[in-house]
Amino acid sequence: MRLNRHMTSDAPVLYDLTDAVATITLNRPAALNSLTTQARVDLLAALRRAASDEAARAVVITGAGRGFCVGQDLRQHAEELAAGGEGPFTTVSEHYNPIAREIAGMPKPVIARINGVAAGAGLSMAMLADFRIAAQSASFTTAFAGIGLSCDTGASWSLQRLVGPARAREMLFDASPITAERATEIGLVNSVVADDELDAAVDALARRLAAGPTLAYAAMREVLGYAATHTLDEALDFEEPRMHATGSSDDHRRAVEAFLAKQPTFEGR
Ligand code: T3D
Repeated sequence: MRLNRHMTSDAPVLYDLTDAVATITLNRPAALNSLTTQARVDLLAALRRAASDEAARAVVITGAGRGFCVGQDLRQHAEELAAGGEGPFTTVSEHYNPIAREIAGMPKPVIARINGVAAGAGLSMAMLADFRIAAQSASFTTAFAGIGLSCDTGASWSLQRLVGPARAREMLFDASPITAERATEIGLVNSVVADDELDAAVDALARRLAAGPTLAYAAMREVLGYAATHTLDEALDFEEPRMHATGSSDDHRRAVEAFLAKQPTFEGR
């Protein structure tokens, strides 16, 4: 099982590359993988490593233990608030925004493997992935309202795009957790699987994506992100050079040849 390989280290964030899949594991299970300053720094570094690692053609973000990620570590946060100073007020600009941009701008597919509760910035990060595969026992809460905060890590952008404006308001204003089943019903996650089937489901998807047209996936991420905030006319202009670029790739040429030979294959270039 993929996760066991990571559990030997007590670093707050683990990075594993196996079979072209980079797995980033948040590793503070006793606190449901809440994010301390060190964890946020290490997470950003791991995301940057995955982005620039040419051997990595798909990225999985997950959590160790029974949680996915519950956002800001509130113990450390409370200490910083009590100490006064700028600490808590630079977290968004120094940590969460760069983390959100790194996930959103990842030039390869990203899967959130949601093994347990996802809350606050943890949920926000998952919402920026291309795919969210949840274990049946996972639950979801924006959490921000519960501690008197608005929202961060792109939740204002992603949540309403996934579940629609009415449900986004419901989920932000009311931080009551929802089940994995409900999350699928409203489009927050792609699929829910039995807890003991999560590894197999995520591995199968990650391997399939890692064997796919990496350059085309990167361009798909770009055009979808762009089109979300532009007109059809602008989207058409934005698509054109990316079709040209992917159409000039070895992957495309070989895939067409392989299609005609009835044997598709991609190498990511
Ligand atoms: O400055 C800034 O920019 C702030 C930025 C903030 C970004 C954010 O992410 S804000 C949102 C922060 N997160 C939360 O508010 C979530 C708080 N947690 C919860 O509401 C609940 O724990 C859950 C609903 C997520 C799960 O509930 P449950 O019953 O499954 O677990 P639990 O018993 O509450 O928690 C288990 C342990 O994890 C517990 O520790 P203990 O008592 O066993 O030693 C709990 O304290 C710890 N834990 C849970 N969430 C956090 C946490 N520890 C630190 N920080 C947490 N966020």
